[in-house]
Amino acid sequence: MTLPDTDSIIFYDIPSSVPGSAWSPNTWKTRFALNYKGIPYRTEWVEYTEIASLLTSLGVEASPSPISFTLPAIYDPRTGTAMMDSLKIARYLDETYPDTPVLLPPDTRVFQHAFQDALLSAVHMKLIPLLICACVTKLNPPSEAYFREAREVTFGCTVEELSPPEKRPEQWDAVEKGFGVLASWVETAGDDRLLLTGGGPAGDASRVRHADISIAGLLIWVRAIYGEESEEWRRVKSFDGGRWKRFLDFFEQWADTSR
Ligand SMILES: N[C@@H](CCC(=O)N[C@@H](CS)C(=O)NCC(=O)O)C(=O)O
Repeated sequence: MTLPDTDSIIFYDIPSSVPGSAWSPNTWKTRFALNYKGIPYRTEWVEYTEIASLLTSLGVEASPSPISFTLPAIYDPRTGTAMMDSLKIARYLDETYPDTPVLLPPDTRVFQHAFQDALLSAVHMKLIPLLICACVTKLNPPSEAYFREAREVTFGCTVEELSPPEKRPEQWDAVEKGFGVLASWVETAGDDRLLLTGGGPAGDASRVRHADISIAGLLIWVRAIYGEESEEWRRVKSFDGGRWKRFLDFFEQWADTSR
C-alpha cells in the first residue's frame, strides 16, 4: 500500500450507519483526543475485515493479546509513525505535540493505565452483552458478518443470545450499579467535581485526562448505538443524579465527526 502524502494525521475508525458514523468506544477515545488537542487529522473509515491487512501494511506490530490488530490507529506523516491502541496513541500525541494539552501527564500514567482495567470491569464489561447485541445492526454488511462470527467464537453463542429480552432488565441493573461504582470513586474527592482530577462541577477543559476521555467514549457509544431519544440513553442519563449526562454534555465540544 502506498502511504498517503499529507501533513494531517490519518485516523483510522470503523464506520457504521449511526449519525456521524463514529460509534466505537475505543476509537472515540482517539477522536476525542485529537479534537481536544486541536491536532489536524482526517478520518479513514476501515471495515473490521480490513483492519489486520491495513495495520500490517503500515508496519504496526501485532498485539500479543487475543485480537492481534485493533482500531483506533493513526498514521502520522510528519514522523512516519503508525500505531494502534488508544493509550499508546495518547502518549505519542502528548510527546510529539507538546504544545497541545496533555492527556497523560507523566506522574499520572501509572494510575491512568490502572484506571483502564478498573473502568473495564466496573462499567465496560457490564455494557458488553447489551451493546454487542445492539451494535451489530448498525455496522456495514462486511463488518457485521465479521463481528457476528468473531463474537460468536468469543462468547460461544450468537450475539442475540448474549442479551435476550428477558435478561435485559437484570443486565441494565448491572450497568446502573457499575456507573454507581464509578460515581462513588469520583465522589470520594468530596468537592462535587465532574472530571476525575478536579475542576469543579462544570468541568474544566485544562483538566481533561485520558481517563476522562475513556468514560466519555463509553457514554457516546451508548448514545450512538441506541440513539439520542432512546429509552436506553435516557436511562443512562438519569443514573447518579444526571452525572453522566452532564459529563457527556461537557465533552460535546470535542465530539466533532466531520474530519
Ligand atoms: N485497548 C484497545 C482496544 C481496541 C479495540 O478493542 N478495538 C476494537 C474496536 S472497538 C477492534 O478494533 N477490534 C478488532 C476485532 O475485533 O477484530 C484501545 O483502546 O485501543
